[in-house]
Amino acid sequence: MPKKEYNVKNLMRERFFPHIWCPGCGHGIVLGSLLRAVEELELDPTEIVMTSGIGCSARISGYVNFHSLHTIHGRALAFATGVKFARPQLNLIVPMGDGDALAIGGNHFIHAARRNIDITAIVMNNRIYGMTGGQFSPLTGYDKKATTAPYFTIDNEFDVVKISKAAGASFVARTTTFHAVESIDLIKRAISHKGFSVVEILSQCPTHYGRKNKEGDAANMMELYKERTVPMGSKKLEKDPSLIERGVFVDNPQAPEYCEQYEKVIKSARKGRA
Ligand SMILES: Cc1ncc(C[n+]2csc(CCOP(=O)(O)OP(=O)(O)O)c2C)c(N)n1
Ligand code: SF4
Repeated sequence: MPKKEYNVKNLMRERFFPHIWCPGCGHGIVLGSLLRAVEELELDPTEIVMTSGIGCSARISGYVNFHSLHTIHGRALAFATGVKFARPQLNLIVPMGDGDALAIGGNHFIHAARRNIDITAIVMNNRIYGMTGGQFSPLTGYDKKATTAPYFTIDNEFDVVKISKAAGASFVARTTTFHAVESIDLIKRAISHKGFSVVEILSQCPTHYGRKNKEGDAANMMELYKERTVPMGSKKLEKDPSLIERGVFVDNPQAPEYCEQYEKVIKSARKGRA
């Protein structure tokens, strides 16, 4: 890939810096990939609305020079749905932590996917509640440690890709912070896609998940993303099915988009009245 000079400072809200993230947190890498994606797409920042809930991940909405709404935990997609419905021409981008998206926000997540509303959801999956001190989330998985599971967890995890696909998202992808260039490409594709798009980005929390689960520092955790993930359909999966696949799992541009469908309802209602 040719080296590209970026000018993402224009897309950042510098008055909100320094950021709150711990050294080595993966969320800053996600922010970097997101801004580069927006720059490459040459989007007008005044036509982007970012809604976010609460969490270390959700703080991202403060650092972008777009319209932004920092709302309540788990409700970012509900706010985004309202904005998109009122102004369908705007680009809605919703960064969420795994707790925000799939614990408290799980119901909003599956229904936004079911409606196939044109919103880009970025699930920053660090498998833990980072902001509140390392409680386990629905993405932590079985036999892991957390502040609320000092011995081990007994809950099974959701697979973000499978749940998104089953609920009806029309674009679904997964990558990691180690694969920052791949992340730019997937975010670009997700934003360009008309319909509900999900990009899961595995994003390290060295402070809580890494420390409790003995995964080492941030650099080690990113090495693990390199070692433990493979491109979709890799032959390595035959030998080791525990490897995590990266790539685009669903890309269905034909799926009817919710706001467009609603426009049809409005037209029918107007005709009925005439
Ligand atoms: C209604 C409500 N319940 C709980 C909380 C407390 N809370 C704030 S952030 C958070 C979870 C954060 O985890 P996640 O969404 O995975 O993001 P991360 O901080 O790991 O990036 C919780 C439980 C809250 N702010 N509001
Ligand atoms: S607690 Fe974890 S998720 Fe939150 S800023 Fe620190 S490293 Fe990142």
